[in-house]
Amino acid sequence: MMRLHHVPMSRSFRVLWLLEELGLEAELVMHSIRGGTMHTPEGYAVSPAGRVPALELDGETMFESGAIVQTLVERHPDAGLERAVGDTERPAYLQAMWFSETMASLIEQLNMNHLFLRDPSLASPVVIKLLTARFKSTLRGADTMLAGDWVLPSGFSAADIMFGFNLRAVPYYARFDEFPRLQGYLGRCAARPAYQRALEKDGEQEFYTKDFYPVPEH
Ligand SMILES: N[C@@H](CCC(=O)N[C@@H](CS)C(=O)NCC(=O)O)C(=O)O
Repeated sequence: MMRLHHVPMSRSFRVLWLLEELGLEAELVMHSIRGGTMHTPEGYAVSPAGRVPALELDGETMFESGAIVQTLVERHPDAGLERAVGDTERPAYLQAMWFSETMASLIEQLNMNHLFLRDPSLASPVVIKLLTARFKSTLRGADTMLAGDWVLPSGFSAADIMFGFNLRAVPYYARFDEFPRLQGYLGRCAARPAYQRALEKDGEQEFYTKDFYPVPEH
């Protein structure tokens, strides 16, 4: 039995979604970023920086969503979600997997500034403006990376799981009407039965309390 350490609407959603695509069951251990439940001796034992996702499998524990996703798709080649060494799509596959963290790290910094400061008045409008501009430039980049319905011309892959998850944060910090192709793409991800099953298991998110977080005036 696998155990997934999970925070609703966080990067561990990638693993939750992939498990559903692969038809695999995992016990969910729910965590809270606000509650600091990964920053405990038990949390550091499964993830050295106290972060999610962490996946316990075969007596081992893995952290880093991209490494977990890659490991699972390698173990289940029949699902066709990897583009293995030698595949002509391998470079684009790897690029999208890793670019997904360029984008996610900006979302994380926006979350930190807008949502997680104990004293919100300490947030810097200049930093938020810069982060928002950088986030939007990753969205423009993401838009150019779509090869039709999915990231790769041959169809849905694990790269879409890494990449598509990020787009859940877009409406809070940017306007989807500026990125209609990405909005359509997220719609295709969300229409997948595995995504919907993952969403049912995801749990109540504790990040966003507003529909949109504008750049503050300065
Ligand atoms: N690159 C890592 C990032 C993991 C990460 O930062 N996860 C966030 C949630 S999306 C987290 O656990 N944050 C809690 C913290 O930093 O204390 C991955 O992809 O797994």
